[in-house]
Amino acid sequence: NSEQFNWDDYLKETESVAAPLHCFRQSRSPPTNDFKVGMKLEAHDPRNVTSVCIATVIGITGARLRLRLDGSDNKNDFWRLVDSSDIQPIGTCEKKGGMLQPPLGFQMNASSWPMFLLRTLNGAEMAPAAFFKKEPPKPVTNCFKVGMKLEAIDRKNPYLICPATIGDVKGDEVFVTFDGWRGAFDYWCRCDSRDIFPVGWCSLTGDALQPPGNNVAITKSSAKIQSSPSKVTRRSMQSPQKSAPVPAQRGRKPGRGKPPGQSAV
Ligand code: MLZ
Repeated sequence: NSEQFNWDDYLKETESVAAPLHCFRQSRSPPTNDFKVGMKLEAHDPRNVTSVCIATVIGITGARLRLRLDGSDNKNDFWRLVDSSDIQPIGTCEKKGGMLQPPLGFQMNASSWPMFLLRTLNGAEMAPAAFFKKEPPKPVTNCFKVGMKLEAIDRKNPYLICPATIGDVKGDEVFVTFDGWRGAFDYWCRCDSRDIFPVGWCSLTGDALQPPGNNVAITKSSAKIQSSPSKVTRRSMQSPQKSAPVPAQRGRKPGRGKPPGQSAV
C-alpha cells in the first residue's frame, strides 16, 4: 500500500513527542527472533500464571511468538516477546523442581495428562536455549508524560501493535489510549509493561504497525487538527477508509447511526 503510516509526519501533524526509550521495559534494539514455527518451549499459562505448560510456536511476528499451549484449543493463542520472562526452554521447570501442568481448559481427561505430556514431547523440536533472550531491566521511574506517543499492543486484538498516546499517569501506571479509536481499546498498565513500545519499534522488528483509526476523539488536540484543512487531508489519507472525511465522523462510526428521520429516544 502506498499510503504508509509515517511517525515523523504524524508527530508533526499532532504536534506531539515520542516517549523516550528509557521509559520502556524494552531492549534498545529489538531482540532477534530465531524461533521457527513448530518449536516447543515452556510458557506460563496466561489464564493461570502459576502453571508452567508446554507451548508450541504457531507463528512468528517481529520480536514476538504466537503461542498455543499443548492440550489447549485454538481459541486462546497468546503472543510473547522472545525476551519475555514468561517463556523458557523445555527442561527449565523440572530443573527448578517444578512440574509441568496441563493448561487451563485441558481438552482431555485430567488423568490422561502424564501420557499426553510424554507424547507431546516425544520427538518434538525443542527451541534451543540460545533463542531465549534476557528480559530487559525495569525502568527506574515512571517517566511517561501525558501526550507522549508510543506503539502499544491492542489487548483486544493482541496480534496488533498500534499508535497510541499516554492519556494519564498515576504512580507506576499509565493510561494507554489508541489514536483514532475513541476509547474503545484503551487500558491502564504498569509503566514497565512488555505491551508498550517506543515509536519506531515495529519498523525495527518488521511488524506491521496499524494506522490510527478513523474516529476522532473530542479533545483539544483534535479540535486543533480540525481547524486546519491541510492537516485533515493529510491525516485522512493515512486512515484505512480514505474517502471518509475525519471531521464528519465526530462521535459516531460511519454507517452505524440511526436512519435519518427517526428521532432519538
Ligand atoms: N477490526 C477491529 C480492529 C480494531 C483495532 C483497533 N486497535 C486499536 C475493529 O474495527 O473493531
